[in-house]
Amino acid sequence: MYSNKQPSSLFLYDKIDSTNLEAKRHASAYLEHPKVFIAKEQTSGRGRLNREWVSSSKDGLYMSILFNSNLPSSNISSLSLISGLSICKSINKFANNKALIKWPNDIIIENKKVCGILLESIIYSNKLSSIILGIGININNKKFENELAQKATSLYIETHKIIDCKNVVQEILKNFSFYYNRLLSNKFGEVINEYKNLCVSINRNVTIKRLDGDIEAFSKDIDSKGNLIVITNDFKEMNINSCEVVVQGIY
Ligand code: BT5
Repeated sequence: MYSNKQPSSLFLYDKIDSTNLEAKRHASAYLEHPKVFIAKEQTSGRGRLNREWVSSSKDGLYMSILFNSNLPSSNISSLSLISGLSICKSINKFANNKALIKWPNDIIIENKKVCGILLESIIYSNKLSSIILGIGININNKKFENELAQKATSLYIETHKIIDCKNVVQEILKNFSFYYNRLLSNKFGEVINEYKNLCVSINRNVTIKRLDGDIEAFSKDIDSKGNLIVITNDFKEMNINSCEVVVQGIY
């Protein structure tokens, strides 16, 4: 189970296909302590829906935390939100508090993406799963090419300071452990308020991307389970838990 009181094993790679894939290769129902995988470069970094995560530059942080959890699988949305919150707070320590969260857990600065999170789970039984928290952060990148030129940013671009990735990793491990333990002790209600204070997806015009077509809506709030509450243009209220949500004006 995840706790910063227990030792985590750290695995470092110069180059790997994907730290999330490597974490999956190490996953087991018998894992006792968290394992952390960090690569300087990924050849097959992935985001949600198998989208590419550009990871060829050694200026980024590519990291996955693997741990076993007995949270029910219905808590995956809460886990997704506490991941976003703990990583946003970690980034803010190095970004002059300019980082915000786009629901559920993209981290943005000045409307551009600085960090993406890929949360995956392997379910062994109702009560036990391995969680893989994959985190990609643009740290010392000086610029981005092609499609990313318009929508990505890095801590360096925002602060003009070279940042040591080790310090960012330490901050993430500390903050994630803190918020994960809040979740375990049923304090998610309090955490939600902190999350909302950093979230840019509330009170905005949004587009819900669904397989059966886009829905235009206005986002009203986040409920106690971490779902985004929206009012569609034909005045229906919907609680969104897993769809892609595009916020107007953000990359
Ligand atoms: C994500 O997916 O944002 C989750 C990314 C997770 C990456 C980490 S790195 C360590 C671990 N190992 C992995 O293989 N993955 C995890 P999604 O919401 O689907 O966003 C993907 C989209 O973000 C792409 O389609 C691009 O538009 C954009 N993107 C790709 N690379 C980027 C980058 N380096 N910086 C900013 N945006 C990027």
